[in-house]
Amino acid sequence: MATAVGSVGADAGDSVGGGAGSSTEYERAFDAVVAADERIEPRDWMPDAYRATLVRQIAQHAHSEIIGMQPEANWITRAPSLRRKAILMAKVQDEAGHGLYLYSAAETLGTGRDELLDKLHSGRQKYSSIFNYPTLTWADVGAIGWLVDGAAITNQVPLCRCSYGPYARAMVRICKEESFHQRQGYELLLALSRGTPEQHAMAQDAVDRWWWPSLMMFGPPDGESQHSAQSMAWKIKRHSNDELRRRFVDICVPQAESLGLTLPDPDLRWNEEQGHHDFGPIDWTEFRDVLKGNGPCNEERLTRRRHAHEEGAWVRESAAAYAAKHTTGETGAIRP
Ligand code: BYC
Repeated sequence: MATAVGSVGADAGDSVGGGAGSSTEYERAFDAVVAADERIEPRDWMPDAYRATLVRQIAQHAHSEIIGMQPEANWITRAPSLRRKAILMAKVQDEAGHGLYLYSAAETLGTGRDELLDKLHSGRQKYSSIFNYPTLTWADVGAIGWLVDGAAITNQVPLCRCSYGPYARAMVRICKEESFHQRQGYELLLALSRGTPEQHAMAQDAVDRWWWPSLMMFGPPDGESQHSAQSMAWKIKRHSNDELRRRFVDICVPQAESLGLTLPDPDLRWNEEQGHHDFGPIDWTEFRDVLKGNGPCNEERLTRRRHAHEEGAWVRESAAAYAAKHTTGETGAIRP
């Protein structure tokens, strides 16, 4: 949409079409693109606050993907069969790929990966609350796939229609992969649920522990969501936190029945009038505590991430040296 909205390189006082004008014209052009449900592209003019909101959300999303590798990777060496191990490795690698797409999307907004990682490592940017809970048994891998990836899909499918082009396009691919992740979690839990009484109990215990934190993934209730109204006006978000949470609950109830597992909420029941399920109160004190850094695994996750970053320094340096050789014409190829 660069031609419609003006380019990033233009001075704020330049007009959209090149004649005399003001930044208001840029704003009008931006608003028109958003109203027409078209996409804003990296070279288009955009309000500073729109750019900052996108960087905040995309960075948090990218950080969640790479931190999210940890709880699952914890089980790769202990997967109960070669098949399960291969599936889990593929899934964890997918999460790394999602991180890459998302850091690249943030780069199109002028914010580099180094800066974002620095903010993650110093605690200045967040990642999803859900990854501050431990994976205690093999069934947790199934519960993460079914519930955490299920919540992620519910939240992320509407993001495929986000007004910012690079983020929307990254989400299309991510959602396809998340669907596979969700299915593998469901299938894993089904196998356990239909297994021995001990396996069934293990699956139920995992669902009991992951259910409520999964509902928290959608963010605070609408009345306390500071960014939702503006993000929805800009069509970054298409639905409110509570709308998506309710949609997720509606999806999960029949799936839990098919799995032969119970959702740990005595207040969960169909509301005929609303056409949705009612559910019990969420412990928002726990949510706020986890966000403040006091969840069961906050410290462990960040420490591990910082170590991984330090241990990977030589890879980044080698890649940079190789790229520099390429730009000077040296390929670095080994000749006989
Ligand atoms: N955890 O005004 P609100 C995945 C923060 S990856 C932590 O409603 P917004 C997966 C929020 O950032 C899952 N923080 O915010 C990966 C804000 O604080 P700041 C990640 C949360 O942005 C690997 C404050 O609370 N998915 O699924 O309008 C393996 C107020 O909230 C959380 C995404 O990132 C939370 N749960 O809405 C498997 C999706 N909730 O920034 C799976 C993209 C809220 O002002 N993100 N906060 O300091 C979004 O859709 C939105 O950012 C949210 C929050 C719905 C999460």
